[in-house]
Formats: sequence, C-alpha cells, structure tokens
Amino acid sequence: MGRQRLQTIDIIEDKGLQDIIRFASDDPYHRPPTNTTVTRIRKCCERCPDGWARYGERCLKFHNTPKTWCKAETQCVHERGNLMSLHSAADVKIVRDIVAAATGMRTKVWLGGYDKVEEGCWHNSDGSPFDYEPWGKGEPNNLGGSEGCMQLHNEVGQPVNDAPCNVHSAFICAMDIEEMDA
Ligand SMILES: [Ca+2]
Ligand SMILES: [Ca+2]
Repeated sequence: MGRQRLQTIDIIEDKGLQDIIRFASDDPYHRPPTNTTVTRIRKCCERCPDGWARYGERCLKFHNTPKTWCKAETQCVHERGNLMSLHSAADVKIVRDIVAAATGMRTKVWLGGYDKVEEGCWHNSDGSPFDYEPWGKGEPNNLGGSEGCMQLHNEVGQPVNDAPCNVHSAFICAMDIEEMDA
C-alpha cells in the first residue's frame, strides 16, 4: 500500500496530473482526484513518523535501551523497520551524529550486518546488498569464534566491528520512507 503511494508520487513528479488519474484506478470512469487530494498525498508520504529522523529515502530511529542484536532487530521490525544497513561513509556519519546528539558521546550501536548464519558470509537484515564494509583495523576478527553481528565502534578511526550478538547494545533502526503510513 505504501509502495503504491510512492509510485503515485513518482508519477506526480515525472508526468503530471493526468497520469496520476490513470494510475489511481483501473476504472476509467472513476472520479479523478482533486488537487487538494494530491497535496495531501504528497505531505503524508514525504515525512517520517514521529520519533524518526528523515535521512535520504530512509527514516532513522535511535534506541538507547541496550538489547541483544536479535532483540534489537525484533524491536525495529515491530516498528516496521530493520536495524540500519550501511552503504556509504555518509551513513556512518549520520549514525555518529544522531548518537552523539542523543547521548553526548560515542556509543556502540548495533547495525544490520550479520554473519551469524555462516561465518564470513555477511548480509544485512533489511535484505539490501552488503556493499559497504568500513571495518576497523583487524576487523572483522570473529574473536573467540563467536562474533556475528555488526556494531558501530565507539573509538575514533574504527567505524565498525564484528561483536558477539548476545551483547546488549544501543541500536539504530531504519525504514524505507515508502513503507510508512500516513
Ligand atoms: Ca563472524
Ligand atoms: Ca571483532
């Protein structure tokens, strides 16, 4: 449902109102939406839910209540997101900025990366490509043979570390902006 609304926005921007009307219903005789309706649709879909911060095409929410990686992911899913996946240096920076603003310091934060299923085979819990790996020096080292979850490190120059998934840590959730309700 959210995806359909986003497509509607794309069409508004790309092709204009006549295309929206065709897109809005398969019934060629339906009443076309008014401009007022279109405005309302745009506003509803271009913001994040309360408590979430807009970041590009994603909404982010920091949780400073430490949980295991799995419980953190569960919390994110409950809020219709996932633990945040990293895809660029800007992604690391925004997490650092949000965490610093919320806690006043560098805090370890669970991210969406995990290799718990098969050692060395990393995936993001949101299903996006695991295409950015700013591991700290010597990481990922799978210390003790039991580090399967990606965590933002709290030391300067050490972006991410593989850590034991059962450690309790703050975490950050992300959702695609297209997946939210009005
Ligand atoms: Ca591992
Ligand atoms: Ca490690």
